[in-house]
Amino acid sequence: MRIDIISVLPELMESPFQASILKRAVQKGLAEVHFHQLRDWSTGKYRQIDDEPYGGGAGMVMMVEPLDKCISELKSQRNYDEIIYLTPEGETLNQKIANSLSIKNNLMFICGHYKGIDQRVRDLHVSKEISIGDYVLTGGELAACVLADSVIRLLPGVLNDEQSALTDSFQDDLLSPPIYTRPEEYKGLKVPQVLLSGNFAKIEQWRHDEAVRITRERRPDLLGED
Ligand code: 6GU
Repeated sequence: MRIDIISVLPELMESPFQASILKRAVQKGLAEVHFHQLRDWSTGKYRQIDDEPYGGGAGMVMMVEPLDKCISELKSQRNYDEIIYLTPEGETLNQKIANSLSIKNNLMFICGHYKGIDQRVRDLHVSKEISIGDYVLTGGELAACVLADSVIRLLPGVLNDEQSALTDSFQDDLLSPPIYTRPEEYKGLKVPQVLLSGNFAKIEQWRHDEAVRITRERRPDLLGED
């Protein structure tokens, strides 16, 4: 998979891909992440990429021309399966969206800043708008990293067996049960006896029951019980 990310602050997004699992995915050639500095497509002495909104109001708007030029140049080089604008107005990211994007070959992410991007960029190029939750970030960059992480970890060969995405919270719409490692007792807190029993069927039943209990308590919406 190849992901092209357009931003005025690409440096904000470098470190997530330079450590641990995402780094290994890139080194193995399973994922390619390319950053594009939007200012490289702006014209004039000040390399302006934003301007005041028509109709007035606070905040600046990212101009259509630099974004259109940048996106058009990238589009001339390959076919994109999705061109995604990261915005609080988008569909809220969930595991189903991550799963569906993980089977694509070429994705483009557009990071907005200020009040957002000129509507005509959306009309001309954007195929999908994604938000990462109901709160406001200073820009789309951190959201782009979250989205890229959620997708890249699903690519075949990225996770090993024990990290397997199939046992994740949310993959089956249940939160994860409690987990423990050594020692058996710490500050008077004991590991549940069933986990020490060696009875695998009983252990699986306990884990499932705990997952349902915790999901019902914290996220009844996932069980359709809200
Ligand atoms: Cl994608 N962008 C910004 N700026 N804020 C957000 C977001 C995206 N998702 C949640 N908050």
